[in-house]
Amino acid sequence: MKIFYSPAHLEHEPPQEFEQGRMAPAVEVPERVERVRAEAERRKIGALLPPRDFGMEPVSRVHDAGLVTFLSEASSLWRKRYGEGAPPAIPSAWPGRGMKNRFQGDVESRLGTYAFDTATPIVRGTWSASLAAANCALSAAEAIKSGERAAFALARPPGHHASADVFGGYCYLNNIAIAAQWCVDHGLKPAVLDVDYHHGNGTQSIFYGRDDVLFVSIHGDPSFAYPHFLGFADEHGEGRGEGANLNLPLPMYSAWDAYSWALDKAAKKIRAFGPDVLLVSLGLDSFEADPISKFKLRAEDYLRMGEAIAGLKLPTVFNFEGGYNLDALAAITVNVLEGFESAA
Ligand code: Q9C
Ligand code: ZN
Repeated sequence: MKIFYSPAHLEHEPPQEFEQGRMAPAVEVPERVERVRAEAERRKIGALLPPRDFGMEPVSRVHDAGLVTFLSEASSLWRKRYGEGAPPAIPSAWPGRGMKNRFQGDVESRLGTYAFDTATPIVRGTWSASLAAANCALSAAEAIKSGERAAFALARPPGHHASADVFGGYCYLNNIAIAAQWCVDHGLKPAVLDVDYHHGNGTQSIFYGRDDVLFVSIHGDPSFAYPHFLGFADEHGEGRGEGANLNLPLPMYSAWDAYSWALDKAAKKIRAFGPDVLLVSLGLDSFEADPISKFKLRAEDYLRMGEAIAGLKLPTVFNFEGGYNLDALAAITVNVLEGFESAA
């Protein structure tokens, strides 16, 4: 399958994030994509191609103009305020209940307006990397539209936690939602399957009131897992979108038996929706030795995951999301792709 890759991600390298009450080394690092790239080449998954530049139009079909403008200028505003050598931009105050969110103001107030956590720092290269990642997802969707059976957007930062007007969870622009909207705008009916360990709150909220995009997610139950405030089993969609959202939260320490049961449920829902393209938010943080997650999938399970996805018999976009065990990440990512190809 075609693999879309841009070196722009290398410039998005926040050294740290604020979590568990302290500054901690970042886990969403450039090496993630570089390792997967090397393994995909070694196991001959497909040719590496640069993304096409789709411009801002497909981004603005999904994202609020205020968020987009802020992301594009946040790093320079931050450095103007705190100096060229300042650490990455991280919010320190939010418009809590009873306060006024004016959606404007200085860089501190706009950070609080548009970010929902402290895990998602903005550095000089964040904006161009985010745009390149969106262009990789769009290029993969375009490859499908041109008749490819599958394509892989190998990019970072990830996207599934970013909503129309809020960024967080290492995500700035929602790459898979931008690709799904592009599919709709080009006459295709997309289903999104999110297998990242964390619920894809951004993707869910973008399509929650709509019946033209299905969202199905398998993830750690938000009663213990990030993002904590969305992803519960009773979220089915609203209005026209009622029934076009399915959350399959799983308990702590879930292994392949529970996971494959959920995959089966997901597949039934997707089949019933009758999509003509499948977009997979491919997070690999369900792995047993992932440093920030609590599932117990083993390396060989990812071959089965790829086979199960191929069983849907749909043109498929794989969009890289989370997964933080640097020693296993490349092998398990390529296992999904290889499992898919062997069964396709
Ligand atoms: N102790 C993605 O996988 N911090 N984002 C969680 C857990 C944020 C994950 C802290 C995790 C974001 C794309
Ligand atoms: Zn994740």
